[in-house]
Amino acid sequence: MGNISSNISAFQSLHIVMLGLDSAGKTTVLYRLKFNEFVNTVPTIGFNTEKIKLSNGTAKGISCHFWDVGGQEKLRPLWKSYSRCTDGIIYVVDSVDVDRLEEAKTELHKVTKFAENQGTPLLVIANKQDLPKSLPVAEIEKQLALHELIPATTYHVQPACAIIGEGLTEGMDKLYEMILKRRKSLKQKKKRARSSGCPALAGGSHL
Ligand SMILES: Nc1nc2c(ncn2[C@@H]2O[C@H](COP(=O)(O)OP(=O)(O)OP(=O)(O)O)[C@@H](O)[C@H]2O)c(=O)[nH]1
Ligand SMILES: [Mg+2]
Repeated sequence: MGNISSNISAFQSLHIVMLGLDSAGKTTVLYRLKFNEFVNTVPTIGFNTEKIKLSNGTAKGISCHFWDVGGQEKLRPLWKSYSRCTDGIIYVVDSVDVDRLEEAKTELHKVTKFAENQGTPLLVIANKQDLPKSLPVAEIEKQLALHELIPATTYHVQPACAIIGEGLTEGMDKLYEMILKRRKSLKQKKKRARSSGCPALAGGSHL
């Protein structure tokens, strides 16, 4: 973790997109992070965006620009453009909505396969853990077939309750950690490409 805090100054603002089926709890997560309190939501038509300075955990002080995109079926075609070239993807899942886990899986796998998203760190928030019958993290991981995601995708599954904010600090810390690791490895790749005299491999990253 020492490495992480020493890297904080290297980041001005992280670009993070929040996706997931309608009613999974994305907007509740967003406003919980922003105001540190529960905000009653309405279904998102389009998107919400907020700049938030994280106030807890090892990522404390890091500025994030969040894009929370509506999850209704008619809005999902927008996900591709909102998730292009982001530093991280948060995918929120309703842990009691067992009937729609297959749909959640299909949509998630689509997102991670977009060329621009390959390798983007993924935080899956297994939300609504306060509710009886919520599925445990291991089950969510299995049902979403996370092990079948393309190998470049690093992910973490975080149990959470967005209503009271439980699990969100831990989740954001993990996401930040994954983002730092990815930046570091991309930098090393670029360096290696440059020293091997292959400029085509050295360029082209947004990092
Ligand atoms: N019990 C419980 N309810 C939650 C939790 N998080 C969100 N909700 C509720 O779930 C409902 C949907 O939450 P939203 O945040 O609006 O969901 P969304 O993912 O933004 O939905 P769209 O905007 O339609 O994509 C609301 O009634 C929330 O209060 C949670 O952790 N536990
Ligand atoms: Mg919403």
